[in-house]
Amino acid sequence: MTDTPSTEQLVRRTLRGDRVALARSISLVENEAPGAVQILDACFAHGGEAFRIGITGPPGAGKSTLVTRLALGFRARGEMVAIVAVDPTSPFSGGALLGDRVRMGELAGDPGVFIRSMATRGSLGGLAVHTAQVCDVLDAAGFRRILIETVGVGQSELEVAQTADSTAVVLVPESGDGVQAMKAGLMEIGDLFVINKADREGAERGAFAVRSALELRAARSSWQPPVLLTVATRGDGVAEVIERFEEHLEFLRGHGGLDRRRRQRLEQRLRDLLRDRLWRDFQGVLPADLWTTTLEALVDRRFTPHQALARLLEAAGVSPDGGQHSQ
Ligand SMILES: Nc1nc2c(ncn2[C@@H]2O[C@H](COP(=O)(O)OP(=O)(O)O)[C@@H](O)[C@H]2O)c(=O)[nH]1
Ligand SMILES: [Mg+2]
Repeated sequence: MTDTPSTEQLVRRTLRGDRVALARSISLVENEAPGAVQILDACFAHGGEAFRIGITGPPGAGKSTLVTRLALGFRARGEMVAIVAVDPTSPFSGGALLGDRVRMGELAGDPGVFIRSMATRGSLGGLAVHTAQVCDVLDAAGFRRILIETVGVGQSELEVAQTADSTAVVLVPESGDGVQAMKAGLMEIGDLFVINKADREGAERGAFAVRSALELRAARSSWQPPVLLTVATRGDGVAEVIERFEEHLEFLRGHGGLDRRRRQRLEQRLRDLLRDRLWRDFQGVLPADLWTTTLEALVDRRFTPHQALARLLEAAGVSPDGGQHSQ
């Protein structure tokens, strides 16, 4: 039993950057295990320094390859780098980044790099919350650049991307053709756009199409997202991506945008936590089966949604008149 550290010891080691402790803390947080809240509280108090960088885009665009290159680039600048992969199709953890094993090996042996694949099970909002929490732990452990890889396809992935301070959308040359039809969300969240696989035909044309589409995007600030070309497999253009990220960080700091983004993020997290908690408490006080029978009545159209709500609230002892929709 003596080799199982107390949560306090675990926290202390995690904050020192001890890798074994760090991995264990992250697992506890991901599993919402006992001790997770204590770990998160301690980490939150010691964090806030890390620059969280989102790398998102369609599957196969080269995100993992680019992330690997970016990590090497940040290491060369002396930064501690963490990689959080939320992409279930190409987990980093197995070390099986196709065609790039040597380079990944280089990263894996580096004490200034920590790589973690997120478990993608669980609820929709849960993934974003867990990603943000894992980033908090890495932040507190001293990683100043945290690269978060997500597939930019679904709503939950876009939510994950929104846990970053700055986000690059990674596309390929052919993406330019469909850029008008592209999911609005993907075009909206990019602070940087990367046309990867620029060794293929049509990269310039693709970049032009993306630039044109961006001109139509409502300007939210004076930051004009750059559109960059890379060949991630060779590392071409990667230095400029890093420079632009750093530039964007400076921009966010200078214009108060960083505080605003972080405030929004924290507000969202607080709301998620509260909603989660209230929901659980509410379920706890509902008489058994009432949820199911009410739902059935609703499906059979014996109740309207508001009548169903009133029945649930009444059973839980909450005044139904307190809501906004009281008639
Ligand atoms: N030709 C070319 N292939 C690339 C480039 N970047 C990545 N790839 C390849 O594209 C495939 C998908 O890369 P990966 O990084 O796993 O993409 P992800 O799904 O977006 O993470 C792999 O076979 C990479 O070697 C590039 O710049 N040019
Ligand atoms: Mg990937």
